[in-house]
Amino acid sequence: MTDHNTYPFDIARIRADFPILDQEAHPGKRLVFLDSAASSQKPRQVIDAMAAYYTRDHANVHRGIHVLSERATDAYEGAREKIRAFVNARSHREIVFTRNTTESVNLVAGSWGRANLGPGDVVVLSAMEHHSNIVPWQILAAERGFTIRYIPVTGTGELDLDAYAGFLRDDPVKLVSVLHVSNVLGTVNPVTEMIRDAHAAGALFMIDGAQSVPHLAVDVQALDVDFLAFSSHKMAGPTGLGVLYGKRAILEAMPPYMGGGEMIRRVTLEGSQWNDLPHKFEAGTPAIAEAVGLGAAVDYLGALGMDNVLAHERIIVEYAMDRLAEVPGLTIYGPDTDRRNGVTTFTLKDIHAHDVAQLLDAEGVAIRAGHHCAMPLHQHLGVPATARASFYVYNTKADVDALVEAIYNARKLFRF
Ligand code: C6P
Repeated sequence: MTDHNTYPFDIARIRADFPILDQEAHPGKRLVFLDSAASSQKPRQVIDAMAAYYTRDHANVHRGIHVLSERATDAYEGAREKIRAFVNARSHREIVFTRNTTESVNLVAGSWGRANLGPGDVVVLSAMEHHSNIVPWQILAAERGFTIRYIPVTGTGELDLDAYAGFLRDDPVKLVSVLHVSNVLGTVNPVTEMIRDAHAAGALFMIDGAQSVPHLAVDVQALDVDFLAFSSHKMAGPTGLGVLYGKRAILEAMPPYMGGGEMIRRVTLEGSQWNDLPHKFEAGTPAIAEAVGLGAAVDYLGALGMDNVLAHERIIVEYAMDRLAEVPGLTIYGPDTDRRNGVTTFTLKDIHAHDVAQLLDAEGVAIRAGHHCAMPLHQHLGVPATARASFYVYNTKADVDALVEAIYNARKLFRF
């Protein structure tokens, strides 16, 4: 590779941190991993932190008074503090551990939504949402009788902000919940302005940060956002852990989402009292080692600097957009390079995206194909499926070159 110096950090060193990248996908075919939007790879710092925790410190948290339980509790709560600092929350009480982004959205719907939404109320989502920010609201709307409005997607793959302004002006909107960065189009939505306008109309605002928190600095205080949902496994951390940030006063007023151990202060046969935040929302034994792993991931990303992470991905995405634009018969979806991040999604003539992905896999290039859990968006795009290359800190221009070469080989096979 000759392009190391064009990156904001030492890419060879970064790649060496991710042992999984150093392998052949098939004999003679270097693994080119371009599926980080589905789940990113993990650096050895994360793997080692989890192994060290299990090797020396594991016990259940908040329960025992023995040495291991104290160490495990310190490790678990220490990780929460790191994540608080990473998104700049005011207090550790505002950071609730869940299983993933999906569970974080379900928590807000099942707790805040069930307590606050009813007939006549409106929740605003968008037509580019992942299913995990559509289905929980549809289930609740059927139960509670409120209305969902969807901000349409424009021809350039962006949100129709005039329609959004119309909803806020004309409808009794109680909550807006929108993704920050699209997992299909890469669109970076203007959440700062959208939050300001929602608040002016008296609505709360939730960000689905599954594709933004791993890739760019997200500051909940600067944004003044009410809820933020994200997943550990997309930001170099382990699977099985998600985060819900919520403003303290809002979380305090919300009823529990799940009942059980740890979320109570006192239980009698007649009734129960809830524990303090954030434990009120963390029923049962939590994902302790996973929290330790996410703490290590946040340390890793913090050391790189989120501005550098973003700068790196911009270089890769820009290069990918330029190189893919050269390929005859290839259609790229989503806005121009300066308004997107993280992913490049395309179709190749009328070849099904799954066939494209299979041919690329034979060349060692791992991409994702399908509807990417965004079926309404694909209906809008007029295609049943797309192929998606997604990027992270360890990807290089050489990875993009491998992708483009593999696509050219696929074209030859289909003779066009
Ligand atoms: N998108 C993708 O390949 P979970 O599965 O709960 O960790 O994340 C759900 C989710 C929510 N919002 C957005 C914008 C997402 O991209 C995702 C996950 C993956 O695009 C898996 S479908």
